[in-house]
Formats: sequence, C-alpha cells, structure tokens
Amino acid sequence: DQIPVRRALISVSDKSHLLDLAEALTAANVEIISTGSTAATIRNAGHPVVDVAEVTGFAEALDGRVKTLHPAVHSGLLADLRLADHREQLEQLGFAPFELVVVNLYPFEETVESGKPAADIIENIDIGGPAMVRATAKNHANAAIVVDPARYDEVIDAVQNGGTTLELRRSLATEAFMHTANYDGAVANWFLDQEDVAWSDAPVDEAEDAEDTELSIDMIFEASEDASLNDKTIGYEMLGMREAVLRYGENSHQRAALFTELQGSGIAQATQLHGKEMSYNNYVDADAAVRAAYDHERPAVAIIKHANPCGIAVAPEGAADPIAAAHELAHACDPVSAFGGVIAANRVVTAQMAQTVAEIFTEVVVAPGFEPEALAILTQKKNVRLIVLPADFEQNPVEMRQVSGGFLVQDTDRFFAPAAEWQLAAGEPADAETLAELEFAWRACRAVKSNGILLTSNGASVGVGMGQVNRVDSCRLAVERAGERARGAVAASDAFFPFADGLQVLLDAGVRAVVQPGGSVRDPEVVEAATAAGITMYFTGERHFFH
Ligand code: 93A
Repeated sequence: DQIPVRRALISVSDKSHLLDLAEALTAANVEIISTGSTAATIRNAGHPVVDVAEVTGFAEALDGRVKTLHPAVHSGLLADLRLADHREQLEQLGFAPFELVVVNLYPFEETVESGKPAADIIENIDIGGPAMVRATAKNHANAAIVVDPARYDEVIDAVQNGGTTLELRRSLATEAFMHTANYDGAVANWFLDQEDVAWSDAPVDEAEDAEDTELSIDMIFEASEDASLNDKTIGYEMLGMREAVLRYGENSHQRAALFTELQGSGIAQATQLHGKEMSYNNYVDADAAVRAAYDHERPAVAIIKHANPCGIAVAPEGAADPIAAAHELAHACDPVSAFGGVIAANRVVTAQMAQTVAEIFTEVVVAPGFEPEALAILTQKKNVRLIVLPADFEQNPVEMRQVSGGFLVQDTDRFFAPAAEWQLAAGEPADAETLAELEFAWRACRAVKSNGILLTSNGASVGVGMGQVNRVDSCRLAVERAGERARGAVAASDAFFPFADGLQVLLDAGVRAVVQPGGSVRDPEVVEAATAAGITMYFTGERHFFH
C-alpha cells in the first residue's frame, strides 16, 4: 500500500516551512506544480517548479477566484489508479496524477479578526483550496493530502523512504476533512453573525473604479496644464508599474526592460507556459498579433513578422475546428514569410491547430488558452514560446510614442465603420457575401502598416502590401503576393487612393470589389477607374493609418 511520490501539487496561503518541503521534495526528484505566489516563493528560492497554468493551459481568471478549478487538476487528484479504466481515461485526457497534495486555505478567520470589510472577508472564502483538499482526501487510496505544516516532516520522511503508507494517508485525510469542516463552520458562523448587516451590496467594478487611475489623455493634458513641474511626473507611480529587465532590445547592443502596469491585463501581464524568455521583439510582435486577431469577433488567427501580418483569417462558417481552420487559412496566405512568425489566436488553441503549428518554425503562440492536448503537442518544441493572455484581456485605451524630447499620446485606433454606414462610390451594391468579405478586409487591413493594401478571399488575407512609401507600390506588392489568388479577391486600402494608379494595379489583377476611406481631391478619377472596370467600390469615411 506504499505509494511513491513523483508529482506534488502545492498551493498554500500559510507559507511556513514551505521551502524546507520544496527542497526535500526536489532532492527526492518530485516534480512540484504550484499556484501563483506559492510557485513564486519556491522559484525565488531556486527550486524548480511548474506553474499550474502550464498544467491547465489557462491563466488564472476572475481575480484568482479560478486558478486550480480545472479538469486537468481535479482529474489528477481524483483518478483512482487502481482502476484500469481511470488510468486509461487519464492517459486519453493527457492528464497526470498527483501523489501528494499540500494545501492550506485562504486565511478566513484571520481576515475576520483583522476587522477588514465584508468584501475582503468574502474574498477570503477559499473555494478552490477546499475542493482540492476534499478531492485528495476522498482519493486517499492514491494520494496524500497535507493541510498542516506540522505534518511536513513526517511526509518528507515517507517520500524519502519509498512513499506514503495507507495508514499515513488515512490519518492525513481524516485531518483534512476535519480541517475543511471547521473552515466551513467558521464561514457559516460569520454569515449568521452578519444577518443584520448590509454586506452583500454589489461589488465595485474594478474596471470602472480603475478609470480614475488609468492613464488617459485627459489626465496627461490636465497635468501638463498644471503649473507645477512635479505634476508631470504622473507616469509610473500613478500607474503602479513593475520593471523587468529583458536580455536586450531590438538589437543585442541595446539594453531593454519591460514596464508592466500592475492593474493592466494585456500582453505585458500574459502568462508564459513554455519556451525561451520573451524578447523585446517578441513582445512587439505578440502585441501586434493580438491586436490583429482580437479585431475580429469570429474565431481568428493572425501571423505576424516584424509587426506586419503575413496572414490574417477568420474561421469559415460551420468549420469543425474553427480556430484550426482560421490558422490554416492565415498560414496559406504567405507560408514563406510565416516561417519564424508570431501567431495570435482569439480562441483557445486546439490540438488540431497545435498539430499544424508544430510543423512550422514559430517564435511565439499567444492565445486565451491551450487545450491540454495542444499543450502536450506544442511543448515538444523546445523553442516555441507559449503565452496565455489574461482572462480579462484588454487593448490599451491610449497609445504612446516617443519623439525626441517628448512623447505623443493618442486614443487607440479602434473605431470600425460598419458596412451599413459605407457609401457606395462605384458599381452595383455588393451582395451579402461580398459585403461580408469587404467588411472582413476592412477590419483586417487595420493590422497592416501604412500604406496598407490587403487582398482577401473567403475570410482570409491572400495578399498583403505593407509599409510602402507610396500606395502604388503597396498595391503591386499585395497583387504580387496574391499571385493567381488576386483574381476575384476583394481589396481594402487603409487610406484613400491619391491617384487612380494604385487602384488600376488592383483592377488589372482582377480584384472584384474595393473598400477604402475616400476623401481624396481626386476621388472622381478613382471612381471613374472603378466604374470603367465595372467593379464595386465603397467609401468608409474612416481611415486607419498605422505607422
Ligand atoms: O480562489 S480560490 O477559491 N480558487 C482556486 O481555484 C484556488 N486554487 C487555490 N482559491 C484557490 N486556491 C487557494 O489559493 C489555495 O487554497 C491557497 O490557500 C491559495 C494559494 O494561492 P497562491 O499560491 O497564489 O498564494
């Protein structure tokens, strides 16, 4: 009945003797999986530890309310390995068992005693912790549950001597159920005491609350109008920033650091599950990739190189595995350039998508999550960086850019004129399918550096003309990349055509419909060229320069 310990899950609020335990387990070759601050404590002391996010494929969500509540964790806790069926299921699911679980709970009673407000007390009702404690205690035939640091020595001794005995596991399980019963008793008593108190008011929405402290254009302008120079130092303290030194900057001779907003929820706060350290350029490209993928409501994938897309696609209606389908379409746009690219998906990465990605050399994959099987496939690749976005991912409300002696600030470019608001400038009104294609092209075009021309077909880019200093060259580039696929494609232009020459390049290549902002003094010439070619052209009245 002795069970050797290979894999331990540790999640503790009371961190006393934690490092002694971690050291002993590491020495005994036990793999340690751990949550947020527990993992950080172990890692900072120099012991190896795997973040629970790497096991689940998801970042902590809902302010930490959901971190271990996941089938990858609970299947590992509850599988009865005496049963062949459980062993097989676990294997099929790609999950592994835990033989040792060390959990102590959020300090509920201490929070009550400290006189903190009801909202803090309620936040300190541990849900995930007791779930793990009770699951493991139930499954004491297979795993040991430790809730009290006073038992660490005994458990270490067992680990070093062949494993935990049934007798020990039973005694630990009894203690565990007594512990959760007492804990729930304390919670129930507190609820009884609160009967007359109005404590269940709606919580303050942090997002609304945070608006006061979020860096906004107004704040900067107000500060600069203020007389005192000191008021201009609103930057980092006000935002609450953390700095992390990067290996180097855009090039190896440049020093670099990442400043992270403590309250932010963007690429800077993302969780890395696998791969080498993120580089400066990885951050820039991952940000551009996420921006491009999250511009679409449907499942979408963007592949970025040097901050420009070499493929953007949304999933076709009815695709069996939408995100995998979107990835294949995005990749097909320019497979040569996608080599060494940064991929963003706006949905959880599936095993099927992972399979395709694994065949292509890729620097970074960033997504809201990874299916366990997808993670198993991609972690076979040593170098690919796997990044999970925060569950409450948000694009920045403002964009900043440095100029010598100062910096520029603007609202983030987010407005999307819907097709219903466009003006038909040439040809017949587009049918519903073409209009949907144009709308996709118009949205996707925003991710292309100016002058940007994007050709699309079936919800996928087929030719990208980016970053040229005149629009004709961007048109030529897009058409050249698209090759045969230009015929019958639709085109979007991030800004108006100053002359008809660029449009003519698209027309000669067989583009069937065009969407562009309009507003040039030579619009009549441009419209005339479109009319002569018999194609449909819409004006959006909105431009998306992106430099
Ligand atoms: O917020 S929870 O109710 N939900 C969870 O999924 C969860 N997982 C672990 N509480 C949860 N925990 C608790 O977090 C543990 O019981 C432990 O007390 C604490 C450890 O978190 P950290 O390692 O971040 O300090």
